[in-house]
Amino acid sequence: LSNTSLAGSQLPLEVQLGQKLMLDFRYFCQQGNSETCRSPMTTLPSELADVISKYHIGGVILFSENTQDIEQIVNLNNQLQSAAHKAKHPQPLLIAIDQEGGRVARINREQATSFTGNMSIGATYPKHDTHYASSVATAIAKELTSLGINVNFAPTVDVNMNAENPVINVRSFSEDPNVVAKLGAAQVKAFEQQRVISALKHFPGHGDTHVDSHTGLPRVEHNEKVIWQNDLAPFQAVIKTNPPGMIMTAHIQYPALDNSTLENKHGKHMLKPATMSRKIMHDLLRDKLGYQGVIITDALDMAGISDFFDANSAVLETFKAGVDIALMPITIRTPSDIGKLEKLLQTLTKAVNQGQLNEHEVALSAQRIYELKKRFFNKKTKVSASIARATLGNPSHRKLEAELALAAITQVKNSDLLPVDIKVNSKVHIIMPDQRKCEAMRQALELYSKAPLQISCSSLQGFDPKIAHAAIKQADWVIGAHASPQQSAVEIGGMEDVSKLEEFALSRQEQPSALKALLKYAKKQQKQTLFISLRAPYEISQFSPYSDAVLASYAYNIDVDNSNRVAGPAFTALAQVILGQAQAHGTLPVTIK
Ligand code: NAG
Repeated sequence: LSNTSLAGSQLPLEVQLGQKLMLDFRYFCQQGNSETCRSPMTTLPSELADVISKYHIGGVILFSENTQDIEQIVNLNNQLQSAAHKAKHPQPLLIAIDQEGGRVARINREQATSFTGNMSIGATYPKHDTHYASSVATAIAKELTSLGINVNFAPTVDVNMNAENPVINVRSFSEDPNVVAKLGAAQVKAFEQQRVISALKHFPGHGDTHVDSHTGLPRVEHNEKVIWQNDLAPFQAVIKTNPPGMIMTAHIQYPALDNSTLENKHGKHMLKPATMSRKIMHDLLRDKLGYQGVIITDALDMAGISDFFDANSAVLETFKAGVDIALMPITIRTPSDIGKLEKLLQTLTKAVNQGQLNEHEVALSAQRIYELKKRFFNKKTKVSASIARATLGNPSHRKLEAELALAAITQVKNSDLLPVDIKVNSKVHIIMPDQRKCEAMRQALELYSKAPLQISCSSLQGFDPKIAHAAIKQADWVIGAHASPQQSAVEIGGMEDVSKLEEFALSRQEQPSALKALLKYAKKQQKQTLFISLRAPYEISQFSPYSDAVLASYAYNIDVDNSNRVAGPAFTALAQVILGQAQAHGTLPVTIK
């Protein structure tokens, strides 16, 4: 920021309002229908560059569609910053992404190091204390900064208290709020030391929901005592020790925190979701918890909000509640969508002029955003592809990724199966959620086995029980894993693909029972069986009766190398433990009933 630029609160109102918006530009089509437009935006078209500079947009969030390769990401981010720089009152742009590690990572494994995720880090605690939380966040942050991405929507500090939680699951470190607080604080510190703004999410907590806020509006019925002891505890602790640059809200109703209602677009009065609650955002987060940083909404295109509010009133309500930035308030896909942005800004300006939105509060909010940028950004926002190339997925990051995957592997049960005693040409049958994971497990076993193995594999996607039975009959031992039927829009890249999710869920729904039947069959045939849990390990109790041994990896990352071989840190770590090349030292971060 140059010394001559105006401080946030002195900027004209329309600039302040523009700074309070963060847009996504996943797709862009020069013409045509915005609903059907599916051209990934990988370089900045002049129309969008103009949107950024003309309306003084404060930030942009990138999705996987915007991140094809290193050179392209670097160029795009440079274009985005130079568009922001051309504004009348230039402010550097917040460029954000979800690079949580694990299942939610928008830059794919071929480019960035993706790691095995928060629950795998939780499994290394207390043995490794905060080592992996910090070192992983440092590596992620180095990769992001080198690309010109300056905000990471991480860490998730939701305390996963609900085995049926469809959206948080392995994105949570642990069911223990103290552990979540400790690991979360270490990550905030590490991200921000590398000059990446960290966003704690999802305030006041998304850990005890069985509804996904992408598809509905969850309600948490905890009383205040439980809320303070569990949901809020990590936020409170991290705000105290390592206040993050940002906190992201949750689209969840919390009647014990706010039981007031507001009228929705269907003319019905409903409990305020946290995102729109002044009691939660202002009285609790600002006043009681003393948070002085920037509050950003969760994505406003999620069903938890968009089912009940039109875009303009959603933004107005969140600003009235005391939120600083509206994330993805409207979608711009074609030049004709730009009118939506103009309407939104008009609505907000009118609200200020008519006193619905407090002018002084808007100025203070713009000042907060201004100060955040000033604290984190130096004058130079341009990045170079050569530095990014040397940083992304570099050997030391890949090594860390492999170490974490191994340190997390948890042995939950072992009745004399592990490590497997390999004889020459031992026959193994693997059951995996899909063909790629079959191949990954096969390659990892071959890599670590001292003697040649005969491996066959059934993929649970479109599998034939007869063929699987025949293979099991032939085998000496059987390894089985399934895809979790719980999958959320956020894992597949956001609301865009919700329909894809439903399609997919059908086949996934059947996987646990199909696998159970196969393991039962294997036991009947007197085979030794190993069950591997690839996600939150709650499922283990269902499979344990049919398994001689049980391992948890909390992740199933797949890697594709240059010669098109698949492997991956989680499968590599599993193979080492199965074959006795390494020991499982992880501990379960959640209780299994
Ligand atoms: C939402 C995610 C949030 C992410 C944001 C932006 C949940 C509850 N919300 O879908 O974590 O940062 O999109 O992509 O998962």
